[in-house]
Amino acid sequence: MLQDTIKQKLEEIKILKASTKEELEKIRIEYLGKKGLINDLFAQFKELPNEQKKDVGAILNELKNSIQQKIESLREAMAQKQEESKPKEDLTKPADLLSLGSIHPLTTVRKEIIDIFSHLGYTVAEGPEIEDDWHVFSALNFPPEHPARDMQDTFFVENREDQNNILLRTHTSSVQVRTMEHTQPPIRIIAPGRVFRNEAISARAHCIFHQVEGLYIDKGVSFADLKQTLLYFVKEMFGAGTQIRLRPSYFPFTEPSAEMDISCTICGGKGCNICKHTGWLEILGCGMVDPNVLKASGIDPDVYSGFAFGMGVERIAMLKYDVKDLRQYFENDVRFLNQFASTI
Ligand code: 2NL
Repeated sequence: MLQDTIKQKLEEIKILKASTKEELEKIRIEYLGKKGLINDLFAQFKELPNEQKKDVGAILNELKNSIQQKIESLREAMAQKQEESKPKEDLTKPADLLSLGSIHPLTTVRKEIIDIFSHLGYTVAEGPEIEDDWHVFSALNFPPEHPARDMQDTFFVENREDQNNILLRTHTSSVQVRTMEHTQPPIRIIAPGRVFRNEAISARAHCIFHQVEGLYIDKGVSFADLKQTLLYFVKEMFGAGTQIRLRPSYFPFTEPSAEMDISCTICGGKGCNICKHTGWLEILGCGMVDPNVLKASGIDPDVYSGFAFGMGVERIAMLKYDVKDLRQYFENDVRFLNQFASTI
């Protein structure tokens, strides 16, 4: 009898077991598949006389629901078992290293220079990168035919009829000229910033680079003050054992002028490849501010005197970090930048 078969199946499915997906699928097909038991029973059910249909229909539906629930619970049990058998997270494992971004070496060196001079009472001055001829050349005692004013060396933005052409600053002295124009001494400033020169790019030259210039003007400022200030700077920057030497030089804006060398940071003065066996490395230019420069900016050279200096940030960073090619500062190659990065 159909009813007995259904009751027997209801008991049978209670003890169904499946340990793999394949076994479970086999069960599903056996009971719920197109040619499976449920469809077969429904076909037999259709043939029953009407008076039996009510009772048999009820238990047949019960069987169908039960088998669906059974398969679902077997599936859940299997998923849970699989989850439990996964290897547990090792809670004693050290955390992954977190890599931090890096400070660009030029930024680090500029900050170090600023910090050292701020201990001597210097403040930072800033000004425009697009300048006029007056603040870059004329006020700094450059004669009208000086080669630096040439198209070859300077990027011009606009030619003016009054000769006060608009150009990209070739040094940050223009910032100091602007300070002298609106401030009476004592003046003690440093001017860090980007400068531009029309040069072919190579390992040693770039058309954009960074400078820090310094200016100190007061009554009675002497060359001895310049020398001691720069000696202090060098000892802070490169170590207490570093020595300096000054060689006479020429700049239109200083008189007398000098170039300063430090004892080689690599060999300590014995002679090596870096210092080309001289024991010395050139790091900056300096001098006493030319009286014409003071006068041009409205400072009386009979009352005041001062010194100034200028250095290239790229050059100092090259010596500090042993960078061999200037172009590496601007290419943003992560292999270069990662050398300055840290992890926590
Ligand atoms: C160098 C040389 C130098 C100055 C910059 C300066 C500024 C004013 C007046 C006088 Cl407002 N001088 N600056 C002086 C001497 C040298 O730079 O080789 N720089 C990379």
